[in-house]
Formats: sequence, structure tokens, C-alpha cells
Amino acid sequence: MTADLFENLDASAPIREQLAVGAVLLRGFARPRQHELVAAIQAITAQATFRRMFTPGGHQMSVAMTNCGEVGWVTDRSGYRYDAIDPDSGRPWPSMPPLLRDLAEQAAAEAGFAGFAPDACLINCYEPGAKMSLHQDRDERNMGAPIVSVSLGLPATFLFGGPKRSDKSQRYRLEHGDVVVWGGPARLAFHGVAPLADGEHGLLGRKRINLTFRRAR
Ligand code: MD3
Ligand code: FE
Repeated sequence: MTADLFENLDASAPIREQLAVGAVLLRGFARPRQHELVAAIQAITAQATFRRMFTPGGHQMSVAMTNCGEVGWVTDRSGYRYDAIDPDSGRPWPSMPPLLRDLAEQAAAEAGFAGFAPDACLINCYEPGAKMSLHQDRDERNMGAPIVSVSLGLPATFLFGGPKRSDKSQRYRLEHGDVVVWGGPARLAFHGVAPLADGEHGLLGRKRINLTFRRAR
């Protein structure tokens, strides 16, 4: 009680919630920059359009994806990987706008990961019904670096499990402007997103967009 009362006395301190060891939720951290973020995402997707990729098992993902940065995450029948070239356009991915890079770096620093230098940003687009099954993120070379995620648009139920797929998962609601930093022991936790509930968001309509900033190489 006392801790809660005094935690955010400093008006400039973000509202933080520790979800697990190494996982810090910064509620509303991206809100002050929401309009610039949406404009930056629109500029990226004009160059590299959202597409629903195929898993190595041949299933088409319900989430549409694109990337910016030096490398982007891709999946097709041959596997998952980071690639400097967008397979749809044959061109390099759009570069990561400083606005996005700075936001990720600042959030990581708030969570105790000073010096985070992402080289990849995966942009996920959920429409009602789209989901992401439980998985681990293990295609990155440097597991010492955290992943920073930024949620925009419709709220989602995020599932956060443990180091084993069978570990019971906890549910969190991630809303527009929420930023989560996943590092340390949380970095290899199983996680996923429940099917997106329909709704209408003032800025993004019937969509949820999630950015994940990574150090892939
Ligand atoms: C916990 N994206 O792109 S973001 C993904 O909302 C992904 O689109 C989800 O999982 C989304 O791989 C979840 C939150 C997140 C991202 C990476 C993590 C949580 C994580 C890596 C390790 C542990
Ligand atoms: Fe993931």
C-alpha cells in the first residue's frame, strides 16, 4: 500500500508493473508519441506492405507482418530467419526511423537495459480473430538483449507462460500505448496472443498493431 502510494510521486516517472523477473510493463509509455508512431508505421508499410506469411509447416499466419531495420523476421516453407531483404519487394527493409529506435531504447533503459540497440523491428497487424499461438522467440543471436514490445490500437489479451510450453500461462490485457520490456529470465518464456476481439479504435479502427524491437545479430 505505502509502496504503491509513493512509487509514482515523481510525475515524470512511468507507471511500471513487474510482470515477472525481467518483464516490465510500462503502461501508456508510447502514448505521448502515438500520432508520430502511427505516421511512421504508415510510411514503412507504404514501402513494405503487410503480408500474411507461411510457417514452415505450411500454415498461413492470421497476423499480417512487415519489418523495418537492418534485418527483418521472415517465415516461409524453408524456415524462420532474419533477412536484410524483403522477399516480397526484393529490396532492403525500410530503415528504422529514429523515433522508433529512441522509444525502444528509452523503454529498455527504464527497465534496466541501458544501451539497447535494436537492429530489427517486426510490425504485427491483428484484425478481429487474428491470434498468435504460444511460442518462444529464439531466432535472435544475442539472447542477452531484451525485446521491447509496443501495443497500439485495439486491446489484446496477452498470454505469458514459463520456460516450458506446458507451464501455466498468465493473462494480461495490453492496451494502446503500453510498452513491455522482456529480458533476463523472461526472454525465453513462452508467450502468445488470444484471438483479437472486435472493436473500434479511435486512431487505428478495427486493428491492433504491435511493434517488437529486437537485437537479431
Ligand atoms: C515475451 N508478438 O512478434 S508482443 C512476436 O503482441 C510476438 O504481437 C506478440 O510474440 C504480439 O514474437 C507479443 C510481446 C512479446 C514479444 C516478445 C517476447 C513478449 C515476449 C519475447 C519473449 C518473451
Ligand atoms: Fe513472440
